[in-house]
Amino acid sequence: MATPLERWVDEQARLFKPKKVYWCDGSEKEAHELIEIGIIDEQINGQPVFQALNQHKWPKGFLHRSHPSDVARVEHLTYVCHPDKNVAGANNNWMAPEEAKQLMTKISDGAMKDRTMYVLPYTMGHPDSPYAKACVQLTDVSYVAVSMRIMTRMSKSVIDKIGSKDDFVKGIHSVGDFSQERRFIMHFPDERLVWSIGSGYGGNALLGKKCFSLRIASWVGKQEGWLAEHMVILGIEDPKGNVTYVTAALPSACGKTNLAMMESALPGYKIWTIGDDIAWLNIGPDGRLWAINPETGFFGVAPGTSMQTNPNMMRALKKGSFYPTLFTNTGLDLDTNEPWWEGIGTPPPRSALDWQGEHWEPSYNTKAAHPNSRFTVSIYNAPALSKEFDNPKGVPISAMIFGGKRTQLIPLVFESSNWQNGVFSAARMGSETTAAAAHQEGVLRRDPMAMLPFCGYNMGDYFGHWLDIGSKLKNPPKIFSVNWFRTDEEGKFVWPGFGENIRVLKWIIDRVNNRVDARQTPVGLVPHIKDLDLSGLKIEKEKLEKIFEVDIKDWDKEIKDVRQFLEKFGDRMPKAMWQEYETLAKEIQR
Ligand code: OXD
Ligand code: MN
Repeated sequence: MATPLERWVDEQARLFKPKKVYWCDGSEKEAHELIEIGIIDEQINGQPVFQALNQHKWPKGFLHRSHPSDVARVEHLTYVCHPDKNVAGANNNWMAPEEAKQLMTKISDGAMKDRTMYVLPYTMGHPDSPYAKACVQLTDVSYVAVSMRIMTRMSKSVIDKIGSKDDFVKGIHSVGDFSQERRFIMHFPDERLVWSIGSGYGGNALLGKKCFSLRIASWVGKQEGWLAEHMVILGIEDPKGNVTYVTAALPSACGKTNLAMMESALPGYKIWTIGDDIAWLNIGPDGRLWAINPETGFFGVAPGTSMQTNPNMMRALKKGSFYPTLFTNTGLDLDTNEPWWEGIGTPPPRSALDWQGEHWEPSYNTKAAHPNSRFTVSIYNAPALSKEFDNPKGVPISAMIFGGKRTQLIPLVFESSNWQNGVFSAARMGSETTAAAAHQEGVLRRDPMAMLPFCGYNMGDYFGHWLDIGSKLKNPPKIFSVNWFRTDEEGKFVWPGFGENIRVLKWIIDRVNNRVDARQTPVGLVPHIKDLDLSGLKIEKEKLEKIFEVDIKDWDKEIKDVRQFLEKFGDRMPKAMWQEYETLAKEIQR
C-alpha cells in the first residue's frame, strides 16, 4: 500500500504534470549527475543551469545564472496563510488558506510540463537530534536540488524515518515560467506546508531555509515551546581554552556570515563556527538555552567577501572537499574562467561576463556581479567548524547579540539589564536595508530580532513568546546589542569591523564571566573604554568615545518611530514591552 508520502508525491505529480519523477538519495554520485543534467539538459532563460568553473583554482565550483528578474527574496509576494488573519499579524501578508490553495492550484497546473520533478528527502537538524524535523521538498530544477543537498542533510534514509507517518514538513516548488504575476511564496503553518512558484532564488526556493526553518518553524516553536531565530551560532575560545557559545541576530546582508567565520584579530582568541543564518533554540534539561543550526551549508552574499573580510569563507569556497560549491549571479573572468565579484580583493578582470552573461569590462559603469550574488557551500568545508557542529544536543548559549546597520545613534555595543529589557532592545531594532530583498536599499526599517521578514506569525505574540521562554529559563543568556556601522562626519565607518569585532566579543564574554563592570546609560550598559582591548588598533580616542555617546535629541526621534512601529501590533503587544518603552522614554527625557 502506498505511504502518505508516496500518495502526496503522486497527487502533486498529477497536478504539475512533469515528464518524470525522480527520487533523490542525497549521494555524491547523484550530485554529479544533477550537475551534468544542469550543464547539458536544463536551461534557464536560454542558458544552461550550470557551467563548470576553473576546477584548479575553484575545485568543484560551478556557476549558475538565475532568471534576470529573480535575484532576491520577494517579501511582497510572500504570504502566511493562517485561518485567522490576526494570527499572521501586521508583519505578514495574509491570504485565507482556501483562497491561497485555489490560486496556487491554478498556477501549478501543468507547471512542470517537460521538466523533471525531483523529490528531495531531508532533515533540518542532525537526524539524531531530538530537535530535528523530517522534510520532503519537490522541485523542478537541478539547481535547487543540488543546493538543497548542500544546505540540508538530504538522504533516502529520511523516507524510512517518515515511514507511514504524515507529519513530515512538505515543500512544493516550481520555477513555473518565472513570471512575477505568477510568483508566490505561500506558507501554511498549521499544515507545515510551503508552496512556492515562480522563483528559483535561494530564499524563495530552498524551502528548508527561510520558509520552513524560520517562518513555519517559528510558529511550530511557539506551540512547542522553543524559538526559531535568524541568528548565527559561534563559539569564542579565550587564551585559556575556554569556549563560550553565543548567538547573534543581524538583518540580511549585515555581516552575519563574516561574524560566524571571523578570524580573530586578537592573539589567543579563536572563533568556532556553528551556523551563519539560523538557530533553533530549545530549553535544555539544565534550564539553559541550547542552540542547533538546522542547516549544513552557507548561502552567503558574494560581493565584499575577500581574504580581508572573511578569509575562512574564501578558504571554504576553494576547499572543494564537499561536492559541489555553487556561485550564483557572480561575474565570470573570461581569461581564467574564475568567478569574480566586487570586493573580492583582486583587480577586475580585463574581460568578463557580467551576472547576466553579457560582455563586461572594468570601464563599464555597471557591476559585474549582482549585489545580491551568492555562493552555496557546505559548512563541512569551513576551516574553523566547531567540533560541536554535529552534536545532536547543540551548544549552551551564554549570550545573545542583536545588531543592525545603523550609521548613526546606536552605540558600538551595549548590554541590557535583564531578559525582559533585552527582549525590548531586540524588539526595537532597526536597520538600513540591503540588497538581500527586493526593495529600496539604505532605508531605515524596524526589524525586530532581524525577524521582520521571517516571523511566521503576529510579532506581538512573538514578543510574548520570547518573554515566556525567558520565564522558563533558569539561567538565561545575557542580551547585548551591537552596531559595527557608525559613521563619522565624513561618512566613513568609525569601527574597523570584521576580525576586529573580536574586541567587542571579548568584552561580551568578560561581562558574561563577571570579569569587568560597565557604565549605565539610558539605553543600557556600555563598556568603560579601559575594558576594551584596543591593543594594536589605530583609532582616535574621541572617535571611539563618540560611538558610545547616547544623544538624547536623536533618541527622542528614534523612540517615536519605535512607538509607531510597535503600535501596529495593537493589543497583541505584551504589556511588559510597553512598560519597557515607558521606562526608556522617561530615561531619554530626563
Ligand atoms: C539570507 C537572507 O539569504 O537573510 O540569509 O536574506
Ligand atoms: Mn539570513
